[in-house]
Amino acid sequence: THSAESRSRGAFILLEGCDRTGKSTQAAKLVERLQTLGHSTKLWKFPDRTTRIGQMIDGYLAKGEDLNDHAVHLLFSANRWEAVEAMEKHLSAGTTLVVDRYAYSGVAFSAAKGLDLEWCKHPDRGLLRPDLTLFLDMPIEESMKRGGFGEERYEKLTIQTKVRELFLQLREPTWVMVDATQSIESIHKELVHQSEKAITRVRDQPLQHDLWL
Ligand code: DGP
Ligand code: NA
Ligand code: NA
Repeated sequence: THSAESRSRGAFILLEGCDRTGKSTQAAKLVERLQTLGHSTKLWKFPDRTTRIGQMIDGYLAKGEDLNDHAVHLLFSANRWEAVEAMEKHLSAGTTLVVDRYAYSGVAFSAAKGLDLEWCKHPDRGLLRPDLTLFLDMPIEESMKRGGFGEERYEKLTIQTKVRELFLQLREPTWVMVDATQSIESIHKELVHQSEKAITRVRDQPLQHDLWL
């Protein structure tokens, strides 16, 4: 009925993984497919390089500008906090968000540089918690062979290897591990299947604002 529909919310679906594991390709395909299936769906991306904070992050990642490691960590976290109200608004209105990276990347990349893991988690405490985390996993040696690897600051074998280990430490029971060496179509099918289950499961649940609490 209409009243039941107006109460149902969208799902927060997160894609995480190391660099060049196909997250952005899969996120775009997933959004398109969910829309075709009749779910209001929107693509979201972190870092969001379009905001003022995002422009500082882009300067650091892509243009080699130097910044203190702790300060950069807080900028990435602030870039997520500045999106919270808009994300809540979409989710509450019934739109599913397919999010390309989030706080797990935040912690994994900073801790890989040697920052304390617990310190890294702290600024993201209380952010919206994803309803489903799809972790795209593949050997770093394979992702390094993919086009474009090495263009940005963190795209190096030693860093990515540490980042992968840290992701696995941050892994929660609800994560779905996806073999990212499969074909684009097989991965896509698995993501669609998991996402539809999540959309159905959370539609009558309140939003969760308890990341790492
Ligand atoms: P992407 O735009 O998804 O290619 O991400 C850019 C790079 O920044 C990539 O190497 C992953 C890294 N990254 C993403 N989010 C964070 C974060 O919150 N903190 C840190 N330190 N690095 C991040
Ligand atoms: Na990247
Ligand atoms: Na990407």
